Amino acid sequence: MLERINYLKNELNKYSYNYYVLDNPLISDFEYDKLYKELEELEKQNPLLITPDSPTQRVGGISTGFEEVKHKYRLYSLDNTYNYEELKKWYERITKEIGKNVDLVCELKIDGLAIALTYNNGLFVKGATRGNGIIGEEITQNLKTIKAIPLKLFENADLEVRGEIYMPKTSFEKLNDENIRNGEKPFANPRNAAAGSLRQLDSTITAKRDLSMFTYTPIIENAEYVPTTHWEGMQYLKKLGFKINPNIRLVNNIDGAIEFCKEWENKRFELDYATDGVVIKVNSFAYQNELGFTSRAPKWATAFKFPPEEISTILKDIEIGIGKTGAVTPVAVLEPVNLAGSIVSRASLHNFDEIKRLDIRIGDRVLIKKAAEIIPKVIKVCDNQGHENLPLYRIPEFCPACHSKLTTIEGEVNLYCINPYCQDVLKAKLEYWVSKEAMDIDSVGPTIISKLFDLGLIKEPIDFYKLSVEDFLKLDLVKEKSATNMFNAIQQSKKKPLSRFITALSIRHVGKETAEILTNEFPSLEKFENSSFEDFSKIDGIGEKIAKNIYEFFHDENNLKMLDEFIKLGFKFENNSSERTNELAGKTFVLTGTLQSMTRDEAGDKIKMMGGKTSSSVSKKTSYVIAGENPGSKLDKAQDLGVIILNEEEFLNLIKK
Ligand code: 1X8
Repeated sequence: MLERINYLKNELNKYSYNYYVLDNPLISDFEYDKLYKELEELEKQNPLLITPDSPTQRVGGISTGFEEVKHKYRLYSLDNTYNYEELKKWYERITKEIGKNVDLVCELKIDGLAIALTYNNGLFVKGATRGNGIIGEEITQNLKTIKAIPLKLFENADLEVRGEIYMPKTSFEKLNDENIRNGEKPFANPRNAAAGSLRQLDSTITAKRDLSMFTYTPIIENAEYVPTTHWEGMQYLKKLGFKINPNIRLVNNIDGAIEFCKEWENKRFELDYATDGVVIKVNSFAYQNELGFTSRAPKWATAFKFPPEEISTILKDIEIGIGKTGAVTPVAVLEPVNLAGSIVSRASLHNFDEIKRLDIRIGDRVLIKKAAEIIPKVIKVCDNQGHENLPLYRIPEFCPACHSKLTTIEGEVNLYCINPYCQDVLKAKLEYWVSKEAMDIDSVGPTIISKLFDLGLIKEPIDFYKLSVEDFLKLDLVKEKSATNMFNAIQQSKKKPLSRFITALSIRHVGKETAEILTNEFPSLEKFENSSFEDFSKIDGIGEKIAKNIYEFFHDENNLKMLDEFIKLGFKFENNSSERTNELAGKTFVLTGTLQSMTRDEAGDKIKMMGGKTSSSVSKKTSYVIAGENPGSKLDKAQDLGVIILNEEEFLNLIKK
């Protein structure tokens, strides 16, 4: 019995590997299904013999939510380059730092969703979304349904890999056809379809979607073989059973990389998956370590972005949108066109000055452009006959919602509606409060907000927390269950981290990232309230304009009353991670050279977990430079500026305290 089960598992895994990873089917679906059913039946009779790598474990089930997980290794972004000049400059910087020419690996940049997978002893144990690169969401169950992800490797290695989940273009079109037939909304592009499929609480739905994965980053912790270059690492991943993109090339200088980019700029449209550029990496791991990271991206890699796609269409109208800060912005309403794989019917027009400068008029044929993931923009008017006969666009003088006079604010390009009671501004603030970026209360959407607002039940965010279940039941079509859900979701949000709360306040120019920088330095509301303009402006990454806005916000009597009320309503501001401390708050570290006990990255994470910050360059604001073996020019600079220099032992002592 056990023998037969093992035989079936091995056979099925072999067929599935050949089909999904090697793209080389060995048997028919019918034969596969027959073996699969036999295994399923045997396992049903002997549930104790089910192992996590059995193909039957790919079906999943229903979960109640995704847990946040801290990544063991941070998932960095990539710096972008947009032309060959920039690529050459990037390579010059690297060769200057290393002292000689270095080999590069070129790979296609897949337009999907980055994820991290953990394998212990050759078994897939955990998978998570990228999230913000530091914290992601655990989606192991859903990832297990993707056949290109091996449940068990060909060797018993401990490792982490990164890769990109994508949906083939043909599967995306099929799925959309089906959605349209069923009266459901189609996905805008394959990336959104992949994201939507991956974020399913019911993983049996994920299992039905055709998702795949290209693996591109090997982090080997413990294995029979230790690669010393990225190229070797990729070959090893292939050997372990991962699917890697076949379009990968080792070149020995930047000209070779440029050739690869030129080749794929056009050939990429022949592929059945979306790509948006080429990733170029320094091959040698030793050189990668030497080059290190900036605060957001490796210095040893860059993403060459393919030129954005452009298309022309007719500008049918210019609508006016009102944002959470009262900013009034023009939005182009377009004759729908297909741009880079998605239908576009609205586009950004930046601001009114831009409309005037480009002399854009309603009825014009305009050129629109889309860089990946960014809202398309109108770039210019095409040379079209009849332009001169169209009426000039008139910049609005009054708010379309409340009809109060629009004003300009010094130093800002936008026009603003400064009426504090303007319905559209209030609604935009409320919508932002629940948004993914802010408090992330996803059961309460714009329609509900609009209804609650119109019934006079909410005017400002604090009102959310005064609503009862009965209040929600006053809305038509809302039943007991969803009313309770919304009520609970709002109550739960009182425990969100302070950075989300600060983001949600809609302070001008204080978005998610700024809020995170701020709460690192000022981990409580009292700290915000007791800090001076200088305290804010001396933080790296906080300019004078932002510092002024924050200072003014936290020293406005009405705002202070409101913050007090939030606390009285039970706001707690739990930190994302219980491990986070603040011993190193206010300290900026620069790391140089190789450490023995950890990588620079891990040291950086440790510093951040203790409330400190890291920077890639030494300045007067640097508190400490940590110098490992073979430190670079940063050590000289630290000596010049008189910055405190710590060796590894001293650093370890500091973080032990
Ligand atoms: C992102 C991506 C990388 C690769 C391919 N596609 C991506 N979207 C690759 O390395 N081949 S690397 C990467 C990142 O480091 N953020």
